[in-house]
Amino acid sequence: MIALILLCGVADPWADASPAVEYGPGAGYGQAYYPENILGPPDPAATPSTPSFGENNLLTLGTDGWVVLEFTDNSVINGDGADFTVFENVLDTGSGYFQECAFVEVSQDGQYWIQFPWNPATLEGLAGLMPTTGDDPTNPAVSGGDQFDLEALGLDWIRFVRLTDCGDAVSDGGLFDLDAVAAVNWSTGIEASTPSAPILVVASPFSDSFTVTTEKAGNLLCYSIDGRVAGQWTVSRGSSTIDASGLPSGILLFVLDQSSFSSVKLMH
Ligand SMILES: [Ca+2]
Ligand SMILES: [Ca+2]
Ligand SMILES: [Ca+2]
Repeated sequence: MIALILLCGVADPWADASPAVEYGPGAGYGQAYYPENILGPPDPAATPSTPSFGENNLLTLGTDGWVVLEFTDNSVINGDGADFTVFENVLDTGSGYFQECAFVEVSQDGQYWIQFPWNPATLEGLAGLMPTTGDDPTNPAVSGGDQFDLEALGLDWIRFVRLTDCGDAVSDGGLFDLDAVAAVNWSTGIEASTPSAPILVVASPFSDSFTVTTEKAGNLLCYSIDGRVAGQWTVSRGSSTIDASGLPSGILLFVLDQSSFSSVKLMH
């Protein structure tokens, strides 16, 4: 049985997917839990004196390593002040912060990137400077972490964040360990950028596979009801058979992330 329901408003402020990663020397920590350990909210148990630890919460990029995070159900928009926050497991030692830094770049399309400027003297503009408090991750006044304002780059919105371990370019404590990226100012980007994009709600288990018919190539995303990405497929123009055998049971949400999609058919 397949039910098709137009849906709106299902979105969260967290990064939703990680479409690309390249590890550098020293990486390894957290890879078994990637990408879930860098999606969703930051570790709620983190405090400045007891930062997040555990491979299920953190991903070490390694020297000069990098990772791309994608917001698929929301866009980060340029609102008042800071627009998103990067959380690393910075430690407050009592006499200062143990910092492991990353360069921060943003993109609207995942292809063209703009880097936030940073200050070699103060390290301002890098991620990995301030501890996570454990308080509301979407409120920069209390969350800790490092805030970034799209105003500084003249951008109205972005969908991608790329974090690159600073390597030898910055004198810091070591290797950057990413916990999470949270939007502060955001909108449900799917609605904003693809007002006619079909969104399908499917009650599963429905089939071990199904067929999607589209008019253009792009990406099909499947979300569980809690907003996590449960599956992601590249679909080509025409009919694509999707293997659904690994999807969780329950209500699933299928989204086509390209505004160019104009028709979708799910068939047994
Ligand atoms: Ca999100
Ligand atoms: Ca802003
Ligand atoms: Ca995390």
